[in-house]
Parts: sequence; structure tokens; C-alpha cells
Amino acid sequence: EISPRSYNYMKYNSWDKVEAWISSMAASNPSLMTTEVIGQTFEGRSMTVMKIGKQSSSTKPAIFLDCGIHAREWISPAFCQWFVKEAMETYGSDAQMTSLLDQMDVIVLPVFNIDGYVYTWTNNRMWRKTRSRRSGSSCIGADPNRNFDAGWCTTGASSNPCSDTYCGAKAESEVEVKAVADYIRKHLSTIKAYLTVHSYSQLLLFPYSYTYQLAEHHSELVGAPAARCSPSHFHTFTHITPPCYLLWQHQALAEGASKALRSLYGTQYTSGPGAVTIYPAAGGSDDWAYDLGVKYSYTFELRDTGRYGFLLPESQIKPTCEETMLAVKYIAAHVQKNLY
Ligand code: PAY
Ligand code: ZN
Repeated sequence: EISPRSYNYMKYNSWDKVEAWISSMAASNPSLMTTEVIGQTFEGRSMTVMKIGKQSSSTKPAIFLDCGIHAREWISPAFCQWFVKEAMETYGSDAQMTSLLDQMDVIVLPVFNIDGYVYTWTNNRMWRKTRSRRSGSSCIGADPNRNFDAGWCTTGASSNPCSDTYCGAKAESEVEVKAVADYIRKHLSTIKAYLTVHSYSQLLLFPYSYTYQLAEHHSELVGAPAARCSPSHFHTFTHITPPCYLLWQHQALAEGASKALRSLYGTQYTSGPGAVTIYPAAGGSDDWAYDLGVKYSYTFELRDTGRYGFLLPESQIKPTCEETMLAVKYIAAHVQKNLY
């Protein structure tokens, strides 16, 4: 029996616990939450999104938040659970959360790669990929963050099924990726931001990762003054030719979010386009969502910078989640103010 009160957010929770938690949270918060099964994993587990926000007769703009694309990044699902808990506990008392959930919905997928997550609990703590099998290879799984249809398998991904960054047989070959992509396509007119949570490295990334090219202007921003994108704003990647107004906006928002995060415990984050800030990697979910038209698309790489890496101690769950909440709320506030 899982009751929302007794659930331990300061521990890593197995999929069985998370699944029971999803049901009990939905049952306890009927006016603020609905759930929807968006697909099944390769091994047949249900992928459930938690749609949180004040009920409304009209469709509200939404933010999509997913965690646990990579199985071994346990702090990531812990954050999605923390986010949902905080949202339920602070709606009605925290002005920003109340306003956010009154005006928008947040659609949370607490564990994207459930089969992989289960495998890290039962067999191999360092597993990253899905658990799909295919004929012709004895190696299992593909990297879900190389399997989206964004420059698929062109850089920073492997076509070797045994590699940890295997891009899959084709874009969206992984049923989990297909389920999320289908859901976002279906709700594209309402989804205004896509946030995806990984670990580790303490980075806040935005498009692109599949190319060194700058993110292109969106149509409404074409004609924005070139001067807004001066190289001095981009000391971390001066070898890229400016200008780009939208890039400047993304950088400014990421820096604001990183500053909010740092204000709590001094945790340092670096922000920038994925390709230059971490490494080129095609097939990522953030680039895919961005090219589809979701203007605000960010990848979080949570704590730490490598001391514990994927094995972040449970004692760091609370501070990591608390500081990350500040960054997510900072981005959400901006999106809410700049609906398009
Ligand atoms: O947008 O460039 C991007 C994605 C970067 C992540 C990826 O490889 O998918 C970065 C890694 C991750 O979170 O999976 C970082 C970790 C430390 C890793 O496994 O290398
Ligand atoms: Zn990852």
C-alpha cells in the first residue's frame, strides 16, 4: 500500500513503487491530476503520463516534462516525482505554482525508459538503453536519446547494436520513443515547452546537439535585430558565427534558470547548445521537439560533475530536487509569460 504521505521521496524508488505511487497520487488529487496511458514498453509495461493542472473546460497550454530516458540516471525519475509532489503540496499556497497550474498544465512522464530502469534495479545498475531485442543481433536495446528523428544517427551515435549509444534500426524504432513522439505530435498545438531530465554533468542544454549550426530563427522572430546576438554573449562558443536572436533568448533563459538553481546551494551549472556544451549527439528528444515547433526545449543534466556520477547518493536527492525545482519554475514562468 502506497499512501502519498508515507512515500519516501528521499530514496530511489523501484518501478513497482513508482507505479503504485502514480495511481495513489492520481486518486488523492482528483481535482488537479489526470493520468493517461500513452503506450506500452517493449516488455509490456504501461507508460503513464500525469497531467497536472487545474481543470478547465478549454484546452490549456502545456509543458511536457520527462525523466528517466536513460535507465541508470536514477536522480532523474526522483526529480519528476519530487516535482509532482511539490506541485500538489504547494498549489494554493505558492503563488507561482498556483498561477502556473491555473493557466497551464504540466504533463509529467516520471519514467520514460521503464524496462531499462527495472533492469538497473535487477541486473545491471549501469544499463542505459531500452531492452528491445531484434533479430540478427544478440545485443539488447537502443539509446532512446539517439532514436528520435532529428539528424538521426548522423553524429555522436552508433549503428552498432552493441554500443551504448546505438541509434536503433530506424528513427522511432523504440516503442517508448514512438509513444512519446506520437503523444507530442498529437498535442503539438498545446505543448509550449519540452523539458527532459538526465544526469549527470550539471548542464542546461538547448538545441542543437545534432549539428553545430545554431538553432534557426522561428518565423515570428525572423527580422529581429542582428545586434541582439553579439559574440560577447557567447563567450563559451565564440567559434560559432552569430547572430541569432532566438539563440540569444535560449541562452538568456538558460542562464537565468541556472542562476536561480545556484542561488540555493551554490551548485554551478553551465548552459549552451548541446553540441558545443557537451558533445554532438544526433537523435535527441530536445532537438526533435524543437524542430517540430516546440520553441522552449531544454535538457537538464543534474548533479553531480562526476564524483559519484550516476550513483548519486540518496542524501543528495533532496538538495538536487530542491535546486532543480527553482530552475524548472524559472523556465515555466517565462513560458507562461511568453505563450505563443
Ligand atoms: O542533448 O546532447 C544532448 C544529450 C546529451 C546526453 C546524452 O548523451 O544523451 C548526455 C549524457 C546523458 O545524460 O545521457 C551525459 C551522461 C553523463 C553520459 O552518459 O555520458
Ligand atoms: Zn541521459
